Amino acid sequence: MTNAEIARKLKEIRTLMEFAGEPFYKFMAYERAAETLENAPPVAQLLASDELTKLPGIGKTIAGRIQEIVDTGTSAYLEELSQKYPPTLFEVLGVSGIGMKTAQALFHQQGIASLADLEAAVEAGSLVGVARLGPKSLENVKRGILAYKGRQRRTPLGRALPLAREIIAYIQGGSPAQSVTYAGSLRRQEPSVGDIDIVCTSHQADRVIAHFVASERAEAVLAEGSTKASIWVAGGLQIDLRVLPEDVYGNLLQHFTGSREHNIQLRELAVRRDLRVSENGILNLATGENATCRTEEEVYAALDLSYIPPEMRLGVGEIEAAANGTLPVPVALSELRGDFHMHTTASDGVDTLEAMIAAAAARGYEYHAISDHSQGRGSFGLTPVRLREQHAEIRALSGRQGIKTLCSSEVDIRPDGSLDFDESVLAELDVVVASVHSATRQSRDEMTARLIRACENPYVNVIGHPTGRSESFHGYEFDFDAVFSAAARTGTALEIDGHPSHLDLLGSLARRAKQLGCTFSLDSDAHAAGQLEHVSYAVGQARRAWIEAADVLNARSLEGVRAFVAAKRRGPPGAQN
Ligand code: DGT
Ligand code: CA
Ligand code: CA
Repeated sequence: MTNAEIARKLKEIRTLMEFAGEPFYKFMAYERAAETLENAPPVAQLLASDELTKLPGIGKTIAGRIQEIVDTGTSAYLEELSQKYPPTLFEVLGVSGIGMKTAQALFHQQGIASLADLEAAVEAGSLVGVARLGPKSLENVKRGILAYKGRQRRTPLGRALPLAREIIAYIQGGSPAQSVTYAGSLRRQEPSVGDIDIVCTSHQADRVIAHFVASERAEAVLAEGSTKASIWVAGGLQIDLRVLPEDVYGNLLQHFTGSREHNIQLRELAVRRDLRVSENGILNLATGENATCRTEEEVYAALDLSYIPPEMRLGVGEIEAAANGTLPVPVALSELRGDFHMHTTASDGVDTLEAMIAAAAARGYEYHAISDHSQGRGSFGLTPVRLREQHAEIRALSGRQGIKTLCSSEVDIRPDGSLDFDESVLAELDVVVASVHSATRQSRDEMTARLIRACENPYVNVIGHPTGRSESFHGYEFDFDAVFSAAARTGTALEIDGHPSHLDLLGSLARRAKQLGCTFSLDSDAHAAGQLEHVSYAVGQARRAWIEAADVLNARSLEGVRAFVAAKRRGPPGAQN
């Protein structure tokens, strides 16, 4: 068990003790002990060296409970409290607008012990008067319930990011804000976020906060303090804002970017050097001196670590790598020289070939591929005849705007793993993306064999959106390791599709593919000129997976891409005999 997990149990005890009416000094002892543990060396180590009770705030009783939690996963005392007070009480206590006293009154007078109970009572109008709840505080409770449920539901990255940018522009436009940026899971490019965290520096926090909560976007103001505020926007998303002075900007941004796991590990490393890391600076516990950092680079440097990009802050080994200088430099958007996956009005895109070429050129790409759907997609798929007509148009336009347009296709992988075009048609293409769109619920064995057969096809260069995941579908069932290994062995790139409704491969799977030696193609899958920028989401997932430019096909020169394609068509040396 980690210190954080044990600390969480202690905090549960603390809350239930307060709920049970235990005296302040008793339950606060648990809170202090939990905080101490969060900043202490691993508990197992402390127990082994008999040093647990030497920590501040950890006496005999609490040390005993910690030992018990380590041994059994829980504590008899916590179990006893949980018998009286169900775990769903934490839902009620998590609703802003309901304090401890109110929760106690609701529980004892009306038997309200869960969010569902609370909602039902609000609906029934039976709360007025209970625990002195007036109409105004009842409104607060209603908003608190909304916010609580919003936190349970996550918002896709592709919806949260544009909203965060809009709010940041609004803050910058109308208040004395200095640096303003988004932090939290959004900055780490998590595929979905629980809420949006914005950090800001200013010497006039009150004015920034007043402007923030006055936003037209704010359906409700959930909290408004002197350095922080939270609003609730339509569609069920909370936005948290923190405002601090410029000199702690690095500390602030680092702290609120998380992840929690990363920060906990960072604090554990710091404690071993007698330092305490927080949003307010780096405190030297020996001298009492607090060092503030204007940049995140300074924060990491103060801990003798190389800079860790936000997308890699997951607590999965990045701190060790940064300490011993082996953290890879993840691929950056600016390193991409092209995009292999985009559609035009010839299939299901909304912009013409000319418009897509112009948009790709405007991004500064060296090349891009037009990959409209193949005939198997029905009415909007291209037949070989229409595909060849498109080639003629592409050849006439390619190079005119300083960008090379490649002939491609997003060819359907049929249920048996064969492709939707004959080899004679495929051989005319510069590069081939192959994707599964039909029979997506095949058995695991069938889908594995299907994808491996596609990788083994000498004309397939990129497997499009490899797992088929979307906001509404968990993706195809197949043996990831078997397919990723086949892709690596055959010289077939795996796509990281940046279309916000796809985001496929996700960072965790892409990391596995990278470990198995795969090459990647980071694409927009744009269906409109304005969607080419979606490639940035693909880059985000690639960075989460520690993927470097050398692993990315479209970070190579056009010659490099042609060599990749030619090598596969030629086959392994000796294969022709
Ligand atoms: P989310 O919102 O669920 O998608 O995930 P995050 O990571 O954005 O979490 P959030 O919004 O609760 O907090 C933002 C960051 O602030 C989090 O990644 C780390 C930091 N943070 C907030 N509260 C705590 C805390 O109690 N302990 C630690 N270590 N860090 C915290
Ligand atoms: Ca967040
Ligand atoms: Ca937050």
